[in-house]
Amino acid sequence: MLKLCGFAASNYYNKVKLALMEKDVPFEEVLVWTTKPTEEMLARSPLGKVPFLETEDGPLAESQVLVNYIEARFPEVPLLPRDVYQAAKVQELITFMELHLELVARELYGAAFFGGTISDSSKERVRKQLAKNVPAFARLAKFAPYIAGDSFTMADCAAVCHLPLISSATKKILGEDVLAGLPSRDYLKFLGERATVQKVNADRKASLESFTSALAK
Ligand SMILES: N[C@@H](CCC(=O)N[C@@H](CS)C(=O)NCC(=O)O)C(=O)O
Repeated sequence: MLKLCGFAASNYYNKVKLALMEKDVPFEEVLVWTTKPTEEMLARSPLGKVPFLETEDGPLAESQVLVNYIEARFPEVPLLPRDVYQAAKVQELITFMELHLELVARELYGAAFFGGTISDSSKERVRKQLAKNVPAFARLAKFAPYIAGDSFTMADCAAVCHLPLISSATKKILGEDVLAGLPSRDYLKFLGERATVQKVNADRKASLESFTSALAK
């Protein structure tokens, strides 16, 4: 059975978990913290990041690699359109969300969620990058009603895990939710009606407390 390794407070872990649940693929969750990566962990996830996946053939790291592997191996419930171009558009949207929004906003997370600090110059750099990247993302995101159009895709697995963090971190640290001009609140409410999303969110909340205390160690 596939083993999903990481912790449920991680948005990247939750993206993969949601994809597995939506596809009804059996899997086991293995709790792995990232605070002190062991040699054994680095052998499975070279940067000591989560999630990583243990398969019958060996380990895999990087969440989108995991999702694409799961999609190829379990095609019965598809999370990509059949049309090759439309499938690439979904991947494009995920890349925009992760590389140009989440990874940029991530610099704020320490100060926003874990009592860290951030310099004014870093804040300004993040603000400037997001001012450019959010409108670019808005050109691609459909919210109609799903993020990539009329059906649920792996881009929704990413969006439902990343967008709330981006909104909340930017609101706390930059004083404005950079996604406020997009219909992301209604979208998240709509996706929150899914049992899979409810389960991921409930597990995330439960995990957050242990995550914060693990960080303090
Ligand atoms: N690009 C990676 C990002 C994963 C990532 O940043 N995971 C965070 C938790 S949300 C992590 O492991 N952080 C610990 C670290 O960077 O040492 C992926 O898609 O899997």
